Amino acid sequence: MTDSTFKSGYVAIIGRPNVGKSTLINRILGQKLCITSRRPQTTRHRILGIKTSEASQLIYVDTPGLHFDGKRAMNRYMNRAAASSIEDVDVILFVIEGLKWTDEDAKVLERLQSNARVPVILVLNKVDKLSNKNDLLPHIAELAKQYDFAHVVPISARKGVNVEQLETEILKLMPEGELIFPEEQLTDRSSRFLAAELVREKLFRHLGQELPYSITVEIEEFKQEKELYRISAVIYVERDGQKNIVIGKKGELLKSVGKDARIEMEQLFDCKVFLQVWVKVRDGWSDNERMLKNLGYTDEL
Ligand SMILES: Nc1nc2c(ncn2[C@@H]2O[C@H](COP(=O)(O)OP(=O)(O)OP(=O)(O)O)[C@@H](O)[C@H]2O)c(=O)[nH]1
Ligand SMILES: [Mg+2]
Repeated sequence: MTDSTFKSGYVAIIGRPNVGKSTLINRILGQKLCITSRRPQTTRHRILGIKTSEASQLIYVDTPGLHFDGKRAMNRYMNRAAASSIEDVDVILFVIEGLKWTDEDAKVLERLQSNARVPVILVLNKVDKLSNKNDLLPHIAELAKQYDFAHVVPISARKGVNVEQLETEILKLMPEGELIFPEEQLTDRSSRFLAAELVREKLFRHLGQELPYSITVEIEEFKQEKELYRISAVIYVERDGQKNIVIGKKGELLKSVGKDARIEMEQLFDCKVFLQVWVKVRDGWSDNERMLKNLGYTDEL
């Protein structure tokens, strides 16, 4: 491991919401670490995914999608978490979606143009959705005029297409270095944090369009007892009506959320889990800096 050719460093994954950043990190790690969903703005916190091999340790930084219209304190928090990840990394992956190019993509590119000091790889994700892959070439040529990308790599994070090639290109750009984290470590986040995220993901999945934007999850109890994790989670919404939606008819929705979250927690922690889930109303939390801090939305950098 002390071989002088060992490489290590940080890789930030940035892009507008919903392009597949978290899906990509999970694919690279070969493990579900970050939550994903069809809805934009799923990721709210910066989270590290660490991949260690014989020859390298690459630390991937998943970030909230950069977006430019939200005014609430939580939006500001999310943008700060994303923007600060551009600094202090060795490589940046700028993820976009296939042939789509939106105003938000252009704004992310502007940020890179003014702030990025390290190589940027342009990643065109979701190519599995393209009917004609030949359309990619003119699109790539157009984008390459706007920025001197180190590489342009079309991939499908969901299907795993071309992701190994992407990793090879990343590795070439990495500096030599020692292990930064212990080799078995997967993330910088606690099991408690990951448990809350899994409950939030299941809410995103089960609620679809009915999902209140202002929903968050806090773990009240996280206890290890012999062969079992005893976890108690509270879902915070901002109004009574939202509480009823989350609970669902006869409590069915909340039950499904709890069951799905528990199954994935058991996989992630490799241990039996006893999970209880409650719903509480806490008015105005998403636009209140103090409440945000209490709920774990603190700047980590
Ligand atoms: N067809 C297809 N869908 C994908 C691919 N990668 C991601 N998706 C889907 O795109 C949606 C968004 O994925 P996420 O990984 O949550 O996107 P994100 O960029 O992390 O989004 P935010 O956290 O909101 O910024 C999910 O429904 C994914 O399943 C892909 O390669 N192909
Ligand atoms: Mg995400």
